Amino acid sequence: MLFPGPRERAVVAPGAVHVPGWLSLEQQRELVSACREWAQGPVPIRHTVLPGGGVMSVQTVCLGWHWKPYRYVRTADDVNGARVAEVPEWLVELGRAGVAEAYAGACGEGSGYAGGASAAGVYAPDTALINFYDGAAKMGMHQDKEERSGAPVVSLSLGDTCVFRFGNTEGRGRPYTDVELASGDLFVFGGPSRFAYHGVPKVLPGTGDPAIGMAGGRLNITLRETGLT
Ligand code: MD3
Ligand code: FE
Repeated sequence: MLFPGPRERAVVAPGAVHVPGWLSLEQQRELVSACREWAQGPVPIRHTVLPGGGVMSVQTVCLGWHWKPYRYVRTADDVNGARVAEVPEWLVELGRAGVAEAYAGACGEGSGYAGGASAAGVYAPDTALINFYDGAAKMGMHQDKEERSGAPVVSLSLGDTCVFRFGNTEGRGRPYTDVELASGDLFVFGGPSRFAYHGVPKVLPGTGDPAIGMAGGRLNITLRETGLT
């Protein structure tokens, strides 16, 4: 087991800011309930099949743009052909609040990142990827490179705690830092951290609070700017 450590705000690398316990229980409940609806359709949540034939252990549903490995499309031709649901404005605003929270006073606090603004000036995520991890699901070390924007990625965690591995921009191996992400945690990845390798080597079953409406497993919502039109 990892040393539990203090659950305090931390700049894990330049531009990578972890804010534990950012979401209230009520916000977590609302997000879980929204994820449950998004999982039903218009494009149902499913295990993504990779071009090489591999099947991801996490289950994913997308809003705004559909991530069809390895590009963003409007219609989920690898699932049921439907156009994905829009990203609701309240979720865009939550993403904006997350960036503001993570980078508040960032210049003075050593985040190494000047701000979360896109070219247009304000963080405007146009896609959300929702990943569900059962107790055995993992995500291998990868980079997210399909976006044509350097804007930050905002991550929100719900349910069971996981071990999140934050690596470097050179490759899948060391050096990396393992961080526990628990329900309600905010993590923002911008600036030099935006193209770092990262993954989820394990979920810690039974660590979530059933009060948020999840019997088990972990949900992660990431908000991104695709830079596409
Ligand atoms: C750092 N998801 O969806 S969230 C993914 O917990 C993904 O489901 C993981 O990796 C999850 O692509 C990790 C944290 C995260 C997400 C995107 C990033 C970290 C990132 C993009 C760039 C750098
Ligand atoms: Fe990723």
